[in-house]
Amino acid sequence: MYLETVILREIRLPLREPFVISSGIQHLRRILLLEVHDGDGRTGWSECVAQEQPNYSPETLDTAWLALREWLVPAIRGADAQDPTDILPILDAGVRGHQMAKAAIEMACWHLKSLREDRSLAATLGGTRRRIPVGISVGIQPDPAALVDKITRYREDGYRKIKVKIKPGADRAYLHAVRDAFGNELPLAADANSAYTLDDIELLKSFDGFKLLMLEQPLQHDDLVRHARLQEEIGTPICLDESITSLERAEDMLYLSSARIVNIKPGRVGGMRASIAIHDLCQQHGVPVWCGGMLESGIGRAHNVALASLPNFSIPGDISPSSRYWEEDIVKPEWTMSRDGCVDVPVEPGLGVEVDLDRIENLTVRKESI
Ligand code: OSB
Ligand code: MG
Repeated sequence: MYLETVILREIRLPLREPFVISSGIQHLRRILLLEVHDGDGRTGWSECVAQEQPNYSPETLDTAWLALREWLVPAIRGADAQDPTDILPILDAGVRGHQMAKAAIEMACWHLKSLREDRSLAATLGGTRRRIPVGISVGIQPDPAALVDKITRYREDGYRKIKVKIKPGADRAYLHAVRDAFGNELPLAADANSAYTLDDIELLKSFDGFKLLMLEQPLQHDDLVRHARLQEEIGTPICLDESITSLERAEDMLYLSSARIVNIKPGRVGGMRASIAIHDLCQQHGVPVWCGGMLESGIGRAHNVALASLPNFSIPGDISPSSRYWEEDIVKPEWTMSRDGCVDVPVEPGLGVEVDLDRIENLTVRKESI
């Protein structure tokens, strides 16, 4: 895959409402966009999901920028990648970690490939489904009543799954209020973003009474062994997010029985090759997967929607429509959700949405061409 130019840029998009999780709060999304030009007039786009602060992953937007400029783009330059599937092994050979930065190059190359083959990104990845059921990830609210109010609205919007962020001190009372208001039929999950330890085991056991679809990443961000111990003790299926950073970690998870569900975010695992491999592995083991989100703009969302069209993404993904996050997105048309809580997988070649370059230029605060 010949790449003539790689352009890194940072844009800043204010979130419509602050997003609070156990490990931090975000008001504004600083976003690293990648643009790759193939010399034949085609442009591949991707979005690096690394955030401003290292409170979800050790990576940040600034470390990703450094890694891309200093090591990753140069590594691609010196190698002979024939296909996007060749890219992650090349990058992994010389650079440890930095999976979000690696994913950004890899995913832009998948976009290029789909354009070259005149197919949708979803078809290029092997996707089969035409509509993806959507869930919403709800940040920690000031009190349980505020959470119930939010969820009332989200149910009217059509969301198929409600995921509530929790942390010690903002867990039982919140989940109790939600079950009280909406009953046990509401498809409800909780995401702790690593806020608990095994010392909290009695509390975590008590969550079984809430009949959650899953408890996402209760323990440390890179842990598998303690999650396996916890999964033995609780009835609620554990879903791992932060801990699954590669295909090998997913294999370890299955070997150790650390969880029963996997949240796949392509950025976290080094891109689409690893995401597809994890999807396939989980499918062989009867483990359902779903596509997580990182408050992406419309470009990252296009990649997530395409990935989520693979058959074993059988649980609604955190793929909310553009208006959930932004006053105005950077793609046209913006991402929307149907009344019955689904997003359509585009069938047009490439991302299926147009990148709004004028708007992106206006939002750009930093740009570097390599
Ligand atoms: O843990 O899934 C998470 C956002 C930022 C960092 C971590 C997570 C999240 C979300 C947001 O839950 C999901 C979305 O993009 O709507
Ligand atoms: Mg999560």
